[in-house]
Amino acid sequence: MRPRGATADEVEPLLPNMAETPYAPLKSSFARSYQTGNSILHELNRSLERALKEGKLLDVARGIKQTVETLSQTPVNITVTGNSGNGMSSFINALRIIGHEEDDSAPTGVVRTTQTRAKYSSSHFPSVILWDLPGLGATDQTIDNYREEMEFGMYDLFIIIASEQFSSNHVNLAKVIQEMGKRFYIVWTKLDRDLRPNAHSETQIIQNIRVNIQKELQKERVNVPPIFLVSNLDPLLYDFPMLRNTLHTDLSNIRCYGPLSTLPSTFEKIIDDRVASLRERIDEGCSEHPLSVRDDEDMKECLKTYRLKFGVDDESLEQVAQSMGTVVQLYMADMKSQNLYTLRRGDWRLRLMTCTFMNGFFYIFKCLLGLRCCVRCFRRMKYKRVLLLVAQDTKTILEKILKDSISPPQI
Ligand SMILES: Nc1nc2c(ncn2[C@@H]2O[C@H](COP(=O)(O)OP(=O)(O)OP(=O)(O)O)[C@@H](O)[C@H]2O)c(=O)[nH]1
Ligand SMILES: [Mg+2]
Repeated sequence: MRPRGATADEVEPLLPNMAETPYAPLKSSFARSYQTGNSILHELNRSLERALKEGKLLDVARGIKQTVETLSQTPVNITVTGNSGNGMSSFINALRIIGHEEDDSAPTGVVRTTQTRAKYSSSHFPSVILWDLPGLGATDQTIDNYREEMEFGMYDLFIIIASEQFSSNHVNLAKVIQEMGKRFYIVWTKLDRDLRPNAHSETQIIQNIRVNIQKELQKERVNVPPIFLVSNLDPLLYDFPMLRNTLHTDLSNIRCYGPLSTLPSTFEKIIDDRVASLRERIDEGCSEHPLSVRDDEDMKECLKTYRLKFGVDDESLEQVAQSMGTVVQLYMADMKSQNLYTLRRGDWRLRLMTCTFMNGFFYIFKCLLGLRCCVRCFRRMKYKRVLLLVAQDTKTILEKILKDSISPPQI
């Protein structure tokens, strides 16, 4: 295909008809990591690979979205632990937004109540198993025994409940969980009691509680986790809304980031393979035609070709944005290759290569010295630069699709 308005001897055959060399089977870590396991992810890997090779970004976006939906049903085990009487069972009821008198609520009481661990579910957190543990502190059980008996290894997220005082048991629990490399929160309950009218202001009390927890953890070199101050008597007040939001985000992360964490490198590998293949084609396919006054047209056509090849043309991006429930501008914003102007503006090398001086220089080479090969070589360099920039943009967009699939954008 020849650029519009170009004559035969001005512009060489352009790139749309270029057949790329076939790809070797993908041997990315992503492919490897799922050989043994999850068939959904294995299937995703294969279909993504195919779609990406064909530059069908919409299919890639749909594939990732579907997989995230499937992964969002993966069961997650959250355990609630702390000192006996701190309000662990009450917290579970509050999180489920049910009263302690309801049939399937966790039993609570002023005396030691939870003797064996029990599990609960909540319609507010589908596919989440909430474990109510007997508390520490009622016996002289060591933290190591407790950890073994309660099978800490099986939980994905820990919620350490504290109230009245942040004790050494709380710090030890945090330490053990941190050592296991698992995520945890500190939830300070019974805030309603702490805020009963007294000499200090509410803000002061809340600040004191937070600072005290942070100090105790830092003394033992525990990284400070998210801290929430709540009252189990009111599941919608204080930090409860924030806690729920954080929990929802973390649930997505636990379910998706692990299994999908290798996708960016898979994307990178496929794109790099395509770039390598297209670079070869540029080297093989360039004709004898010199640079011309229509160099801009040539560059525009080249840009258009590569955007189409990688599926980052305007139309495809519009479709991707729609399927992600967002606006195309959010995808375009970080792209250098929106058009020739933005491409040049975003890349000094291309700016230099396409400036009038450089073109004139090579024109003289060709006219006066007859060095057509230099002109050809220069032209290939420009094509390759455009190719690289479009490929970089494609990677950025793929990362964004992945991110938006896991945490949908708010617009
Ligand atoms: N005022 C107030 N009381 C609470 C709160 N949370 C729990 N309680 C009370 O504290 C007592 C202990 O609560 P539980 O939820 O049974 O405590 P637990 O940590 O599960 O205790 P065990 O199961 O015995 O280890 C109960 O009387 C609850 O009503 C709270 O946020 N505010
Ligand atoms: Mg209990």
